[in-house]
Amino acid sequence: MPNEHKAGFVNIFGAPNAGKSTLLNAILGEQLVITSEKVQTTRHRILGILTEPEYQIILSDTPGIIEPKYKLHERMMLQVKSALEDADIALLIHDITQPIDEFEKIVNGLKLKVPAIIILNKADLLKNNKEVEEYTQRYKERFPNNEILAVSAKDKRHVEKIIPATLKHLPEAPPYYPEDSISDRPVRFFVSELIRQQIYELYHEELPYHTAVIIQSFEEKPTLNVIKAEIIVSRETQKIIMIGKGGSMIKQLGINSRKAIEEFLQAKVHLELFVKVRPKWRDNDNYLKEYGYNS
Ligand SMILES: Nc1nc2c(ncn2[C@@H]2O[C@H](COP(=O)(O)OP(=O)(O)OP(=O)(O)O)[C@@H](O)[C@H]2O)c(=O)[nH]1
Ligand SMILES: [Mg+2]
Repeated sequence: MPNEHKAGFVNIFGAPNAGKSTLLNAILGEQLVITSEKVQTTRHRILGILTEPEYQIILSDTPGIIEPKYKLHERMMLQVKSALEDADIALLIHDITQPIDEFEKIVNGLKLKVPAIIILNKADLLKNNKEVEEYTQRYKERFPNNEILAVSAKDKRHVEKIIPATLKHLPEAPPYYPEDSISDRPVRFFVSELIRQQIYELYHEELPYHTAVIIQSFEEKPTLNVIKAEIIVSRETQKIIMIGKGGSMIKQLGINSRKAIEEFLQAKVHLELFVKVRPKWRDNDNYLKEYGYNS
């Protein structure tokens, strides 16, 4: 390996809904992690690995930074903490339409010790380039030591500027992961996330926040993948809503999820969903552990 090869951890931080997961997908050029209009979609730290002959950038998506209300939230913030500990570079992402003071508060709270690039996302929501320039200027005055890029992760506009900006700070190192690795998470994890994404899209208000999805079994047959998944909710009433009249909602969820999983796996899928009530699971150490919220 020539010694000029660069490799390192480039971890994404920001408020809920800033577009962290959309940005990770845009940089990777594929739909790896789930996104939604709702806040608190991402609950884990998830790696997305970009390998080129000259470098390996290991991106981390992280949960949006919040004040924890449940043990689940505490676990989510531990995922952020772990990403803070091993970051070589931080991508600090902010929704450009949101107040600069809120962003500054988050940045100060992180107490970063590594180079950080500020990504002003959702630039497409501003009126024109002039406005984007004006907003960017304000951040440059407030954060004079950071490179600042205005992008649209959704439209993939100016996202291509992020890699060259990170390469300036990336340490010389051999690759950490084999060149064909895309993530640190197994297929099962992404399958459960795709079901969770469909829950976020189909159900309203609080319900998605009370759900966890566990893959019970995943059988790969020559022509078909047979997947059984459990959806955990906190209350009996939520189970009733989840299932819907005559099973109509859970049926729709099954159809939507199957399509998303088939697209992801590029293979036919038979999906079975079961709903289980686990009271207060979001505050229960054993359930959290069982559902993969370990640390
Ligand atoms: N208009 C616009 N919307 C965007 C852009 N990037 C992301 N979004 C939208 O913002 C919402 C949140 O995006 P996510 O990527 O899920 O945000 P996140 O920061 O990962 O959110 P959490 O995981 O909840 O912390 C989604 O509806 C995205 O489609 C953008 O550049 N422009
Ligand atoms: Mg996210």
